Amino acid sequence: MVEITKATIRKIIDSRGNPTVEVDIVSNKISGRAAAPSGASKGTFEVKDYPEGGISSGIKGFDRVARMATGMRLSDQRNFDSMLHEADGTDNFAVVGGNVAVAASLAYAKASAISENLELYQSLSRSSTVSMPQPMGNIIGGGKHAINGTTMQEFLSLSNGKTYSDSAFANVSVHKKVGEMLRAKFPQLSLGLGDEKAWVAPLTDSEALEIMSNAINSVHEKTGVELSLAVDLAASEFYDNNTYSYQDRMLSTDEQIEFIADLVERFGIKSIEDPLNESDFEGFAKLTKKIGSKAMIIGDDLFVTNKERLQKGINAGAANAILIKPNQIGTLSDMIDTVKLAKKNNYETVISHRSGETEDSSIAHLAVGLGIGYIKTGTIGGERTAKHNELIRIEENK
Ligand code: 2PG
Ligand code: MG
Repeated sequence: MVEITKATIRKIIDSRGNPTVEVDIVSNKISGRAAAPSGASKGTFEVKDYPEGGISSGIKGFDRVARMATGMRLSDQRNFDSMLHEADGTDNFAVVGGNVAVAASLAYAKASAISENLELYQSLSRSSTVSMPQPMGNIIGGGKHAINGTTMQEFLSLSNGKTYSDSAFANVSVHKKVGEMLRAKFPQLSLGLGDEKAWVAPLTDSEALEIMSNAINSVHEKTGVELSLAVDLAASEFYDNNTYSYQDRMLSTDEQIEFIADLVERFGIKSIEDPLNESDFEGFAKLTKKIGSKAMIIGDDLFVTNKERLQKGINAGAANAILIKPNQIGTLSDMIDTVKLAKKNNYETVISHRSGETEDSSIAHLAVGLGIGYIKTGTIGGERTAKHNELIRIEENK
């Protein structure tokens, strides 16, 4: 029987230079380690990342979790995650903090896998055949992730190569190609990268879509890899008072639905995340009815990886895909329940990084171990390539 002998927490630096937490779950010589990412365009209905008082209160409060964890057995994820809920006592991790909980939950999962001599993805899948996700790589960015970028938050390249490695490299080529195109378009300008290492430039959304479309075609011609366009509008960030405010126009909900449907036609967009406000199940249902057969309509802020919100969406016919972010819900077990519900109802699953990231590559293992169809992360940047490179290693070993 392998028991936890120690659980520790520390403050580390994330990719934005902000503090975040990292947890070690130790059992004699075995140790599992995981760190929490953090969002900038957070959904209102996510669990609370830290208790009142912020990260330092979260770290102080961990003492209690560590005491409760010590002596617990490894390889019983549900039991460990129930302990986290018990230590918290609220329904949104307001006391322990969702980021503290998720780091502990994932560190426990890693320690358990190590104790059985397995990789994390193997211990989650318990199967000899696993499949790789398709990567969605962020190429041009704006919204809350950049200063003076596009209104829509992310323009991504969705890659379906023969291997994961081919797909990830094809997305890198799109990133490079867009860089060249932007340098040609703005010869006098210093170009930059946003939080997720996507290009930031003074572009309208339609200009960004044009550039993406051309870059994707050019890389497809060169590499033969099947590529398509994806977007994350993070629409709650520019929605207020029944109005979606773009640089150049204001749209009502119905107009927004028409606008999105038109973009899908014009640019052959294959995946659209958060095209409407995070509470608008009805609008999502309308849009899904209209274009759901042509594109994935992903709920991120709409569902926040929460099983009850997903069930509400299923009942309403809202969206046909869900974004999965472990720290939106706080524990691996809760996340797994949401993934299962999505699959049972034929919703596509997309696991995702956050805009503030660390070198932690757990989501790569969760994608493969749980048979998640897609992974959304940055295309370049160490905290993003950590996920791709881990997937390349997994692909080699699987
Ligand atoms: C999103 C995410 C990740 P954030 O909206 O999908 O790209 O952003 O982590 O800032 O919530
Ligand atoms: Mg999103």
